Amino acid sequence: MAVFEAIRDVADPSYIAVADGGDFLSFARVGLEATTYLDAGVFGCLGVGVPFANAAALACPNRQVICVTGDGAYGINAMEIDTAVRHNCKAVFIISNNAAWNIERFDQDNNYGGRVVGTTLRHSDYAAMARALGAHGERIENASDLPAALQRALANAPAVIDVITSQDAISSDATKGLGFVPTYQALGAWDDAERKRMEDAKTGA
Ligand SMILES: Cc1ncc(C[n+]2csc(CCOP(=O)(O)OP(=O)(O)O)c2C)c(N)n1
Ligand SMILES: [Mg+2]
Repeated sequence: MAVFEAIRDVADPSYIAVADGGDFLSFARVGLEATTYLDAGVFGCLGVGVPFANAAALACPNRQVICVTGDGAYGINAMEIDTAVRHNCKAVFIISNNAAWNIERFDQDNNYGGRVVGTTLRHSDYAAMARALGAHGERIENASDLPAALQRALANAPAVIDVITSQDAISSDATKGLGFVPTYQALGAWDDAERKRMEDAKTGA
């Protein structure tokens, strides 16, 4: 929540917010105060954060753009920081670096008998990666350092703020259970109809 407080205190109220990730997106939905907001949409398609923010920065060069993203989601399109630098997209990317696909870890722990697989990431140094690509990059480990870091990032965008966060903060989406495909659902009926259509086309029926 310290991230959202820093944004509220530092960003211009007209800023454009972009959110991506699992738990962090869930927290962002309640923590961000923004009049323009983009996120992963109803299907929660991770990876949109960096490209959406780049596009927003180019479309609205006179507004601040701040993307808040989980580390897993960030990794999907992290290379687009290179795009941000090449096209001078003045966006700030704030990463919740909890070294996990955390909402999945919580789901597996609770709903699959504590068998947790494939949810571990590293506390990779995304700030160093951003600097290597030519962007401004800072790692933050103390919440009190966030407001000043955000000021520097906005002044030096494109910029990445790599914030070390806890895996123990449980979001409302985590407790709700993740999406699953029920046994009786429309896709099965569509699939059957499509198979029949193709079969009919082959036999000329
Ligand atoms: C493209 C895509 N792949 C997988 C998922 C499933 N998924 C939803 S949330 C999540 C974990 C996200 O991890 P992170 O971005 O680090 O956020 P955290 O939960 O750690 O805050 C995953 C894998 C998805 N929604 N979209
Ligand atoms: Mg994460």
